[in-house]
Amino acid sequence: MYFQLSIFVTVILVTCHAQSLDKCAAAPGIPGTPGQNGVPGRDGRDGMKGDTGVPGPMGPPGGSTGPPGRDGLTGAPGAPGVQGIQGMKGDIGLPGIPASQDDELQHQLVHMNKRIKKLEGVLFLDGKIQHVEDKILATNGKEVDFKTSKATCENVGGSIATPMNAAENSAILTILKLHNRYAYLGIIEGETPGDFQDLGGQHVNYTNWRKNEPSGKGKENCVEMFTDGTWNDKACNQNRLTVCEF
Ligand SMILES: *[C@@H]1O[C@H](CO)[C@@H](O)[C@H](O)[C@H]1NC(C)=O
Ligand SMILES: [Ca+2]
Repeated sequence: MYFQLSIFVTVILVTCHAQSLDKCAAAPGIPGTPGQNGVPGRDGRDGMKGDTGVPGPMGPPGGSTGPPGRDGLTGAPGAPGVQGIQGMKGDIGLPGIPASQDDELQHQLVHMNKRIKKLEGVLFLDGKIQHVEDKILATNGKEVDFKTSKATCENVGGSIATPMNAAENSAILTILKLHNRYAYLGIIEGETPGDFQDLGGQHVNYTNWRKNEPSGKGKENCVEMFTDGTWNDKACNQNRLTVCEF
């Protein structure tokens, strides 16, 4: 409709320019007939999605039950139960073989003793040990006071050498000669001056005093061995070779 009207107006204006102005203003136009309705426009774009509606009412009773839900999470462990009563004593097992009849064990013991004898031989050869009957005697070559000597021997599972007879005295003497040093013995003076005891407090029955010893009259409470094997009572604070017995 607009298109048709604008052609009409343009025709008038073109006509006016072609003639004089006063003639043009005097000629009113004839209104045209209304145009026909145009064809309907195209569909607009889709609108936005609407909100979810309110839930519907519950269905009528008598509906079937749905499938079972999934298992829940595992719960925390429960408290420990009460201790049960002690079971009955089992039967006595079969008797074992006495060690003396166990050939395998006897064989191992014999083998072990041989090995130990060999090791003793090696140490003896090198002057590391002296042995007399069941005793093994050894030194670390260090000269310290009586207290330290005693502690040194005890710390390695032995005790400061204490001769109980001439053979043991001689074994200790061998060590003193090898080192050319005197050594304290495991013998000290008891409460009564002149009463010499071993470290267990027992009066010693074997002694090997040098002539005119002991001379301390209670003032020399330790005992040293000279390099001729004789003994002398002596103050405990001198440095003497540590000799231990095992
Ligand atoms: C010395 O002999 C006495 C008497 O026989 C004994 O009681 C004591 O134990 C002996 N001392 C040592 C160190 O064996
Ligand atoms: Ca003395």
